[in-house]
Amino acid sequence: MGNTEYESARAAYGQLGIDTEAVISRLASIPISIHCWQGDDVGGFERPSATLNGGGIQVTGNYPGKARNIAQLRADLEQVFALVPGPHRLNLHASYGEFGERFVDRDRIEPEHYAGWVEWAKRLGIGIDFNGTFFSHPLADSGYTLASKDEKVRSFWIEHAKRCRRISAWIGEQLGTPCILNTWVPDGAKDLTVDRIGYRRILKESLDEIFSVSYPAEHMRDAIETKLFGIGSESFVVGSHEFYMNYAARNEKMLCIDLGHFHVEEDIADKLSSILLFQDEVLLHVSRPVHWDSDHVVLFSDKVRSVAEELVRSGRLESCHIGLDYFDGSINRIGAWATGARSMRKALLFALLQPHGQLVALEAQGNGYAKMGLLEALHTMPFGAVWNRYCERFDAPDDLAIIESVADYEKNILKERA
Ligand code: RNT
Ligand code: ZN
Repeated sequence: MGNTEYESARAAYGQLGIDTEAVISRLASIPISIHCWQGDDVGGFERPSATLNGGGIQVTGNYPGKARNIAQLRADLEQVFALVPGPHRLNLHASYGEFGERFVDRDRIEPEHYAGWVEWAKRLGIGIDFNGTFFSHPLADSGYTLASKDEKVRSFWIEHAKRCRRISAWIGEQLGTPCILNTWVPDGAKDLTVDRIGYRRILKESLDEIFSVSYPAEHMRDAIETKLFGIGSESFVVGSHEFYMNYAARNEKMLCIDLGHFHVEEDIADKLSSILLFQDEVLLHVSRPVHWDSDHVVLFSDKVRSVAEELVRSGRLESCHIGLDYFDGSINRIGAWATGARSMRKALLFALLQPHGQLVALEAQGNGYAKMGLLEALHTMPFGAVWNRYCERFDAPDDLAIIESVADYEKNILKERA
């Protein structure tokens, strides 16, 4: 990119009192946790050619080149990291452990199964976040896990959750950065449920038991993910938004807000200030909802921008954890992966390049028109030139060059996997 393009953008933002260099440096200090599961359609590596099965989430598409083993997934992740201007973390699901030849069930997982990921992360200088895997398993087929009325099923998943916490603490200690453990369970029902309070009581009791052990916050922190409905849980989701909001507030747990887990018309960005007034941190699962919890690739869309703006405007950007959660198997997975992560970064950059103090002052003065005018003017500012400069800082391609990089990787690496 021409230097003059950036210099004139810098001057234009400078006139609004925005220092683009400071903004670029700030963005360069915010990590985004990149999910491992876009690379293989949420299959995991517990068995050869494992596939996502149940749990109210679905991946569509059969584009060639999906990662079939951990080595391929790591190679793909490294490619994504190169295409996304960082810094990165890895968001790992329990089902992506290195289990060797022998099948290791979810209630038997140990830190050693994740030692390879920790070594890899050390080599790349990144942190790891973790997730229990409460789906794609025969003991989740009834639709209930931690809220199951079957004691055998319930205790199996409690054991899984406890082990995930221990593993997370170990990972965080190894890497010297807290591992954020997200717990999401698919529990719910497709149709009429009469004992809603019964299932919710069981989930509450399971969580109490799981969280009865405490770990140092510098090693691991717990997040719990709310949801409205899923495929097969259209009428009842045990871990609803209200359930977890109350549970998190009472028990000092972090909420995980997934952009795809609400009605499409709901304003997710608006929720953040209410949560952040009562909680120190929040975990985001950034996704792009299309009609239902569709887990579409994140784009530089209004909703994503609004969420980024709330993180910045609340003054809490640095204490929030940004994770990604989308999976699309219908297009080149590397391109999808990188585009989603870049779009989240782009939204943060857009949010940081705003004269926040001036906007707040205009609003307080009751000058609604000037506030609106200024916000509107930001849309045609030379934002792209600052984004390109940010990409350059990480040696990442710009928005056009990435298309070719993705095509090259497909031709040279992914095609071989057919
Ligand atoms: C499902 C949740 C959950 C999963 C991942 C794979 O609705 O969003 O976060 O998408 O754990
Ligand atoms: Zn999610």
